[in-house]
Amino acid sequence: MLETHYNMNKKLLKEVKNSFKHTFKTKPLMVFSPGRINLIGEHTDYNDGFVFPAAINKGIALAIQKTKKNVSTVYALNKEETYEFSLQSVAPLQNGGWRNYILGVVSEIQKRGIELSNFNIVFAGNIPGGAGLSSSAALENSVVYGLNKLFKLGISKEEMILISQKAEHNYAGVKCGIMDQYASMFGVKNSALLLDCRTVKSKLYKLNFNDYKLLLINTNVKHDLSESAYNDRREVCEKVSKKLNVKALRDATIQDLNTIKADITEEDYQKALYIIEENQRVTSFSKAIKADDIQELGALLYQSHNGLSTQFKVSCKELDFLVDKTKNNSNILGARMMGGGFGGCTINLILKSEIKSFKKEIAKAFKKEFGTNCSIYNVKLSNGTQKIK
Ligand code: GAF
Repeated sequence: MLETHYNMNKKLLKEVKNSFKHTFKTKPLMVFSPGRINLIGEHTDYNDGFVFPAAINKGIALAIQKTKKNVSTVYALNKEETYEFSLQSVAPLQNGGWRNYILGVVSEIQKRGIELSNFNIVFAGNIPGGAGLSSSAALENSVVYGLNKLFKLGISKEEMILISQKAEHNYAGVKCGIMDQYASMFGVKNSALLLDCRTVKSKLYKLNFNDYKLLLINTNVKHDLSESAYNDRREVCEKVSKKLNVKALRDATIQDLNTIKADITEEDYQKALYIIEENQRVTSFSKAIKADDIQELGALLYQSHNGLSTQFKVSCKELDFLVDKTKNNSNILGARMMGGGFGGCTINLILKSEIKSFKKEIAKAFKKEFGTNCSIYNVKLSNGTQKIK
């Protein structure tokens, strides 16, 4: 029998707790921190724009407790790797992988003048790596949340997500926006969050697509250039904003952009245009949800993908293939790549009754085209980072 997602998380939490008790011989405090999907609004977060994410029922389970030892120890259960470090000499590691997310959070807390004592952690996750479902934000949030509870630091959730974001900037080297950390921290069951990334405030939308459902298809590829290309895109956006004399591209209209068209390259023009248009699409998407206009939601997803692929240039052949394949299937209203790009998942709006046959069809077509397997997930929209009793 297939396990339900709820049981999957319960099982994961239990494994992490047992591993902690076995390794450190004490009872831990338990935290679950979810990954996220994003309905629409890609790469708009670091342009002070709008995004529409939701937390999902896959994430990181973390067990944490104080220790009297003079080092802190972290055990990554999935990888069976242990890392010991001194709180007195926290610094980013070359090719540190998961270690840098932990160290980054610790360092950002310390930078705020807060003194930490040593602790032990065991963590594990069920978010597929490289799927663009924000396993890193889930890990960062679980660590900052766990440390805050354990040492009663009094850090607000709003501050915690900034700590997580800075950990990503300074320790993982990705100059990300705030979307992933926000969605993972503030997610609400069955709902998506229309987030204004300038004010960092969101409106809750209970989602119901009637006969339709969201389906994720993972290309299972993550192309190497993704991190440097991400930072490059951010630089382009900042360069164009500067030229336009605005704080961020969120403040510019297409008319504004056209006034400097002759002074910037066509590539930069298209990228900035994508951001301005994508911001508008997020607003249109929220209106279409309110109006129960499911056809329009689908159309906006396709437009978003087209912009990400041809203007912002963060797609790849595997993602484009998956989206193209849905276009001649009338049971799918829309699809697009999701997250930073260069691999990971597409998000699809599909007629519930047709999911089974579509899964078979797309899996076969993908295998034929690339010789590798794609993975298909149903996700449920869930609550954000929380302590588990
Ligand atoms: C990644 C980043 F971490 C987010 O901040 C966001 O920019 C996203 O890519 C693209 O929308 O997930």
